[in-house]
Amino acid sequence: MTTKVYRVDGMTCAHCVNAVSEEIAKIEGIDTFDVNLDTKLVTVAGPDVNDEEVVLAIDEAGYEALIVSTEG
Ligand SMILES: [Cu+2]
Repeated sequence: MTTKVYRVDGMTCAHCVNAVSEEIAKIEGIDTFDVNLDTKLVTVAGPDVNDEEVVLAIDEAGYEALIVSTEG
């Protein structure tokens, strides 16, 4: 199980959170995720989290993601 945290600037409302969430939900290998509007942090966890896929998904939603930390 890997947990990764990304910083996503530019999310300002629930719409942004939904857009990011929808794209992340499409990625395989992620069991759970959280998109936090207050901290601008996106946390994803799963057996096989691919950085590139997560960054691309967030880019697809219209935002830039920077990896903050990786655990596991
Ligand atoms: Cu918004």
